[in-house]
Amino acid sequence: MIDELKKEIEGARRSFVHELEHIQSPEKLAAVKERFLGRKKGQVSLFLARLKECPPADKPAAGQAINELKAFIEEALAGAARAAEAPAGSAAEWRDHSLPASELPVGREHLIADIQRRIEDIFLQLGYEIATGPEVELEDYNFTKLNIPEHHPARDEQDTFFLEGHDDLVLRTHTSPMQVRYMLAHPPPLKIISPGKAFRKDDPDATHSPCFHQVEGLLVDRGVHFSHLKGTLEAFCRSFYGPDIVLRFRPGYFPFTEPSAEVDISCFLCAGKNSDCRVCKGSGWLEILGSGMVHPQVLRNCNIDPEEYSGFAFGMGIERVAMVKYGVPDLRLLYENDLRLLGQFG
Ligand code: 2NL
Repeated sequence: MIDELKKEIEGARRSFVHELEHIQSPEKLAAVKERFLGRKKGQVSLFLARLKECPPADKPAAGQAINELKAFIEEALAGAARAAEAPAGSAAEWRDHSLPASELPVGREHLIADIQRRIEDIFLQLGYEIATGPEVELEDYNFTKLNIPEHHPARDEQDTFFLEGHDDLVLRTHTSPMQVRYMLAHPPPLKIISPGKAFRKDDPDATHSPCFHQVEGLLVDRGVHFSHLKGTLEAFCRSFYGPDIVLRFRPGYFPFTEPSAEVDISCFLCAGKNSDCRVCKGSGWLEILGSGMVHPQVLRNCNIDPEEYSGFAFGMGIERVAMVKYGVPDLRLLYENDLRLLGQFG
């Protein structure tokens, strides 16, 4: 009640300041004075009348807030009246430069950029480098070098954008081709993440978009094995989702990793204890990552000897992370630039 009233009082103060800034004549000034200080229907009187409804404990604070508003308005009006008496009656004289400035809305990073940066920060702390590159890619890097052969269904024109007149180019369908570029340019050991946009010819719905965002990671060195992958993803998930998170690895399939694993985390809201949980729908697990040991053929394609080196890789969709972590029900909401939605995430 008191919080609500205080909010309304602050709202009234702001609209008063706004109106006062736009006054251009003595008549307008009188009208504003009446609207805010009028004896019966003035805003201050209306607030005072509501004191009756206040619980006794809140009355002193409410009364004080209303009185402060009244004093603020009286002082500002007196200043405006003095300004009005200034010589040369141009509109500018009605500006009272002693008034507080109206507040400018402060923006923030988009939720997608914010999540991407937080993921990057965690991997930077683990010693990874960030590798970014082109969104228009060689078909060879996007598919062939990643062990996705010519007639693999993932290359289907149905789900890939080709570039007219350039049949060796595609909009990358994942950020992996940047990791191929990195391996071709740097001998191991290497430790990178590749964040950025990826494109698939999907019809938009609650969980699909023709442009989405990904973070992929890659580590190649001598003697790298599956437990390094597990430890790394566990460190990441505990840092990003919470210290008590447990991981579950399920067998999966990607052409570029062998073996491959889908990774679930224990539900960060209910930890599997609530059969009606709105986050995990009662299953206790959330599917959030794909991963595996880099396929020896992919290493060979990138001039790395799989007899000498091994590596792990993983990938996650940022929109999916946003939906899971912040309960965004439809990823299209993330692209509508509605500040009422985007302003909600701390
Ligand atoms: C997912 C799964 C994955 C990779 C991405 C990768 C990259 C190279 C070599 C081998 Cl260069 N693997 N990336 C590996 C496994 C899974 O992403 O669900 N992404 C949204």
